[in-house]
Amino acid sequence: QIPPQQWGVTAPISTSLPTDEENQASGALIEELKRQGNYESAADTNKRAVVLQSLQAITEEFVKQVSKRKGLPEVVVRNSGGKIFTYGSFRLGVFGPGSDIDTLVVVPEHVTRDDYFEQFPDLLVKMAPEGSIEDLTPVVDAFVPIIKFEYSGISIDLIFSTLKASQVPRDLSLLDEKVLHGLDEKEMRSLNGTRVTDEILELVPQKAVFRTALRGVKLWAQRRAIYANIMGFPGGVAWAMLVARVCQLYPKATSSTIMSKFFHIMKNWQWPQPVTLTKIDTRKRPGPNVRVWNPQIYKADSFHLMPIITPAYPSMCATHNITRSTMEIIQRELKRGSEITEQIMTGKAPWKNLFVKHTFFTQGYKYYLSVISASTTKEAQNIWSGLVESKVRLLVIGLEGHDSIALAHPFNKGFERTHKCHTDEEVEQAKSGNLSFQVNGLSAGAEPSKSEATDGEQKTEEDKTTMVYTTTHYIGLELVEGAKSLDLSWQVDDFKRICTNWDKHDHELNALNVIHTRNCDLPDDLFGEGEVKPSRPQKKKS
Ligand code: 3AT
Ligand code: MN
Ligand code: MN
Repeated sequence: QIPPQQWGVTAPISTSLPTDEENQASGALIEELKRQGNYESAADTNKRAVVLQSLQAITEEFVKQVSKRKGLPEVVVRNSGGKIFTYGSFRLGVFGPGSDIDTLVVVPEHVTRDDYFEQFPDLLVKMAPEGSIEDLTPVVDAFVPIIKFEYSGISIDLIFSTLKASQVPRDLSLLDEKVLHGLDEKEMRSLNGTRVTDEILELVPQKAVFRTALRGVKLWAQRRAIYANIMGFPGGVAWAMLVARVCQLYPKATSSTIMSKFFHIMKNWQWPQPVTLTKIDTRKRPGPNVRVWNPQIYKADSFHLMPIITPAYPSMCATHNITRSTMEIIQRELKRGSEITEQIMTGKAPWKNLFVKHTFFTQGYKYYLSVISASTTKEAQNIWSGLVESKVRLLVIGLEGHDSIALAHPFNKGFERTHKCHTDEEVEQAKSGNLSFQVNGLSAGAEPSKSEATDGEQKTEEDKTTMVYTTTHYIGLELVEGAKSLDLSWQVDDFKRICTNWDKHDHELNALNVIHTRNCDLPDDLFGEGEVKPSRPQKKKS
């Protein structure tokens, strides 16, 4: 007897075909995802294809121009090629109406990163239809250098890598490990996104089933506020790998079954046993600052609480940011998800119950910490709030070590507010959480509000206005039983020191405050329609 094909590192748990009930539940899942606005229209998806064709043409022209300018022979110029790849939600096929297209430009070795930043933006504007390119922002010194822009209203994240090859043909595959030979760290990182997504897709038995289940899991994780790598939760790639692993264990199952098995398996997973989609290749070290995840060799790797390991060489941990608290929150949510999907699969509940919004502010905690970063210009705040956001996790870890704190739960997104102040006193108050001078509606997370107000100080004879831009991160505190003192000054000061030690920190421009906030004192703008803010406890009547 031939054993069933094995996907991944173990034999499957079940190779059963779906039952009628399971197929019906999958249909209902897709219906619910549609109702929730998870799919984009065919017309909009066609627009994406047109934009990608254009980016491919521009890439080829870019390579040609650089080759020509460098005096290469005509035949080399003609055959240099150049190719774009995608990664992220678009490549996985789980994008929605608001998704960007994460795109990678791959060019032959004689085209450099400097050429890319110097010439690609101009060529892009020249070759794209007039007026179709907006908000063009090259970020040269990022961890992964990137050019961001909107093309016909679609956000594009365009990264870049050269290969050690004189030609980049249209049929090049990045799955071949040979493409990494001789590359520096930045180039390797740029290729990594596409290599990981392509590998994930290769390693699942049924792509369509995987995609529907992943859409469901991502929507659930977003609604429950446990989606955000930077805040210590899994990000898109990590959630994709978890769903992919469950697909491997049930290679013939339908998406509704994958979703319910996802909760069941992940709820019971024996962490820190890693989740892997394929055998980890630990043969060699790819470069001085790049290494393959290996807790036997690297001490830091052995501290990862919920390791989820990327399949493409060099394998890395996608969840090194998870802390003791965020792990606890994730596990509570997995348990909730498993109970609800069990009801759904037995016809006792609808899918929409799974996607109910979190209750972080309405029924979350009695005590919160508000971490408020502030600046007096929008541009400075974009940078400063990013730095502070990337450190909030360290405050969480500090709080976890406090005797009175059982759990420190960071909300997964920051809240941006704009304030118009008339005196130095008002500026100080706005920076430390007073909302009396707030002028905007609230915007949470990804989309920074474009401010209509002018930045900086405008002084007329009798009027002085200073705009203050704040971003607030909320951390819910669960205290240990019988906790009395809640002096967090040591942890808070340590966190502030880490942030203000940043070399670009400017005392004039940037501020950072951490304040205690009772649930009944949370700002009104955190509560959506129909949500009730916790009320002040009533004094006992005698
Ligand atoms: P959307 O549908 O776009 O919301 P997504 O999964 O495509 O979901 P992103 O576009 O934010 O999410 O990210 C795509 C990939 O880009 C995920 C990760 O490999 C990489 N990435 C995103 N942000 C960063 C970052 N700050 N640093 C390094 N890599 C990042
Ligand atoms: Mn994306
Ligand atoms: Mn992106």
